Amino acid sequence: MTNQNLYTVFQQRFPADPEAVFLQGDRRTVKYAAVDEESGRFLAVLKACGVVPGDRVFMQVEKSAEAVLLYLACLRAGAVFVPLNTGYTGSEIEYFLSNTRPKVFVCRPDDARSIAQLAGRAGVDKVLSLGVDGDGTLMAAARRVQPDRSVAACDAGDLAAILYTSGTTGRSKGAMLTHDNLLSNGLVLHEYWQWEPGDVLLHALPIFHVHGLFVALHCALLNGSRIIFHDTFDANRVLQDLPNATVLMGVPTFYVRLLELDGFGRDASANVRLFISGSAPLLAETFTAFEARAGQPILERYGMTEAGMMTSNPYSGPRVPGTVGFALPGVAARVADDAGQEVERGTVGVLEVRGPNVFAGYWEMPEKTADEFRDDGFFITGDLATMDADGRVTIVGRAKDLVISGGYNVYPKEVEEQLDLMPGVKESCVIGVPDRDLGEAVTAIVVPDGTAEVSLGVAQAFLVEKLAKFKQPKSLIVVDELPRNTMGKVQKKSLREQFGAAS
Ligand code: MLC
Ligand code: AMP
Repeated sequence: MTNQNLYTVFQQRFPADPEAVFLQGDRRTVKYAAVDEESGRFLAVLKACGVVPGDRVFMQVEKSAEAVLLYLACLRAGAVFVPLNTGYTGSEIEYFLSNTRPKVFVCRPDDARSIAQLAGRAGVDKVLSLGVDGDGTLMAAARRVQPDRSVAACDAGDLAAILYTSGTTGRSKGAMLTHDNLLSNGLVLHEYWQWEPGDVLLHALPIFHVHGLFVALHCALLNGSRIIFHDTFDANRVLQDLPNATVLMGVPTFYVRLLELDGFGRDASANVRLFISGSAPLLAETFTAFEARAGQPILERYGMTEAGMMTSNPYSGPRVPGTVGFALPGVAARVADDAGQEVERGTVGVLEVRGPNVFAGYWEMPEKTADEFRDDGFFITGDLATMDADGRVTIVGRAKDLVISGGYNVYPKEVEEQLDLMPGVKESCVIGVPDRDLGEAVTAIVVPDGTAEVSLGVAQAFLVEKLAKFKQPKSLIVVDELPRNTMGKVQKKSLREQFGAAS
């Protein structure tokens, strides 16, 4: 049996040219020829910490070339990589630690002390740090060791990563992704989007979610491509580097912000053959304005942590605004009713998918996993969709109560649970209201109990230690009572209608 470790496939595709660049980062450049050695040093450190195949390795660090090399080292170790949004707070981290119990936690140097305390309480004693300037204990250790040249033998079904995704119940779930989930999806996208020799990817996404970590990095790695690697998204810097790139991947906010720049247009985009958008709905008006300015249409695709990329507009055929295209090769998609029966074409239902891209379940949550699968293996995405006679899919809404702010998912339940604990709050309700920049903005609607002052500032101060910044309300509305139906359920639809004017 050949080794099914994803890294071996990347390795086979490293360009032969010793000068070929892998990452052209903000502070340093990493050549493909150095990837084995540099990730091999991290691999040696991980092994010295006792990491064996199947062990979880947490990473909560700023974006850097080293962070990517650490991800590759985890693949090589056969370890399960668990990237954490840098915005997560101590109380969110505490839960992740107790849930997946990592062998090693790699954190920012400034967080080393607080993470060591949290980790210690969870029985995790190996905490290493990694800074953006080549600092931190992981880097120091890596400099002292000989690179390990091995790649752990893996089966296709072995876990490569766990990505946390919140849920409607308010508790995060760890989505388990196998080497084959990641490889099959990467290969399909590489072909579907017609990656070609000489392609250069402009990467400005975070690397702790599916979009920036897997879709963007894997396509480039499978192509042996150079990646212009920006630590953060800054529309002006992206504009500056566009003439050096051929592919840009972003959330809709990237495109909205590019359109705000006077210098953005055909000249700046002339070298780019593919602008890809996903993670949140791309407004038809953004699509149209972009095509008029850049002279080419954005390609919108649709995905999810649990299932990678599921549908895409075609590379060569028409890209229709407001639609997410067709099921990718190898992915079966259907729009179904509550019982999982396919509905008539053109009718709204919940999108369900099946294929090698679909995850292996939620970490140690068999019941939650079972809830989201049909008996015939289809995964229930929770997105409301229609499919036309040709199979083209349009996402029309969500069956799940979810807000997507700038491409980040926020589950209202999680925010409401915290707001309800705030002094002065009788009850709360969180909705997304349309926002020109972020797509949707988290909005809290609060009923006060009169015992303490309630305002946006007070709420943000109360939540600061509890919830990542992107989950916190951007506005807060005080009301006397929440609208309810006869069953007593809060009518979010009516609140969205009342307070949902675009900002
Ligand atoms: C940052 N903030 C946000 C936010 N991003 N608040 C709400 N929603 C967001 N998305 C906070 C910051 O901490 C900051 O707080 C304040 O809001 C203003 O920040 P900003 O300067 O406007 O934000 P910026 O740093 O420019 O980030 C915006 C962004 C970023 C859109 C560039 O959020 C981003 O990179 N999003 C991509 C998310 C992503 O990769 N999603 C893919 C998930 S995978 P303060 O007070 O500190 O200034 C997936 C599957 C799939 O969904 O299909 O791909
Ligand atoms: P996440 O759980 O962070 O991976 O987010 C996945 C969710 O993002 C999906 O279930 C959709 O609701 C949403 N999403 C991703 N891509 C698109 C898109 N192109 N259009 C509309 N919604 C999208």
